[in-house]
Amino acid sequence: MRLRTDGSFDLRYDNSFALKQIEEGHYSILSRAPTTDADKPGPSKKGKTLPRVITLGGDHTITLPILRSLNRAYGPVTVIHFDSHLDTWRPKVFGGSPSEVASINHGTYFWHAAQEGLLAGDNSSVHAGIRTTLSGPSDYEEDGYCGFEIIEAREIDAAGKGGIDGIIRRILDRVGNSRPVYLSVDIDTLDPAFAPATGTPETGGWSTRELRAILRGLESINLIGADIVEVAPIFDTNAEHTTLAAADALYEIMSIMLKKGPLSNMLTEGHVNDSGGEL
Ligand SMILES: [Mn+2]
Repeated sequence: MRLRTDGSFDLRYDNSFALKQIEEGHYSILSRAPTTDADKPGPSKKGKTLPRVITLGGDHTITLPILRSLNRAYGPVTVIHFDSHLDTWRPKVFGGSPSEVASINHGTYFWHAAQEGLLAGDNSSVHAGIRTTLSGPSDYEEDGYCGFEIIEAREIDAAGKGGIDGIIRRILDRVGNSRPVYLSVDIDTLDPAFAPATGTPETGGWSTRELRAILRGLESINLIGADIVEVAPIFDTNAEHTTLAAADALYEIMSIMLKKGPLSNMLTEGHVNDSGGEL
């Protein structure tokens, strides 16, 4: 929306343009020098140490332009995705795909990301907290083609699987400690009792205590960026449960990034990126 000096405004809405704006905005921040170790080699395609960008939303579709931006800087990345939903649905299955623009939405963006080659091709990505309704068993098969392993919310209670520690171990085993990893957190991964203000709530989710403990357990991973999305403050309780949960998840993510230190450390820990690129 553009506000003119005479107070009138002009409303323009174009999803394709908006997606490109988000990608360019993210890439512009990613192109800035980080405060620490800007002069040291890092894991990006051009061998530079880049800042970590954390994005807050809003509709989960924004993860697609963010992954496009990261792909320009790092190449394909491994993703840890906390959500109650898969978000790897084919456009025909989710949303009906009435047009090319409408085929990109908050349930299909990972399918597009996989099609565009933005996700690491070594089957290293993982969903955590899944408990979605399905259009059929093929949803899980499609998800596997996109490169994800699925950790369901209820698995935290499965006998012999080790509770919170068991979930952490499965995520660590899947993504490893040497790859560049992007973290995307849909607030609906939490139970609606803890985060009611979101577009597509699903019962049977994790508590804020469980999510925070799991995030804290991921400190050995090389996180190159993150988002927390689908927070809808207008629907929140008077006590702002959802906003509070998102803010504290953000605190945990920033803490593990700080503890890990600048991304230049990845090179001394064995990660090498020898492909050519823009940054
Ligand atoms: Mn979701």
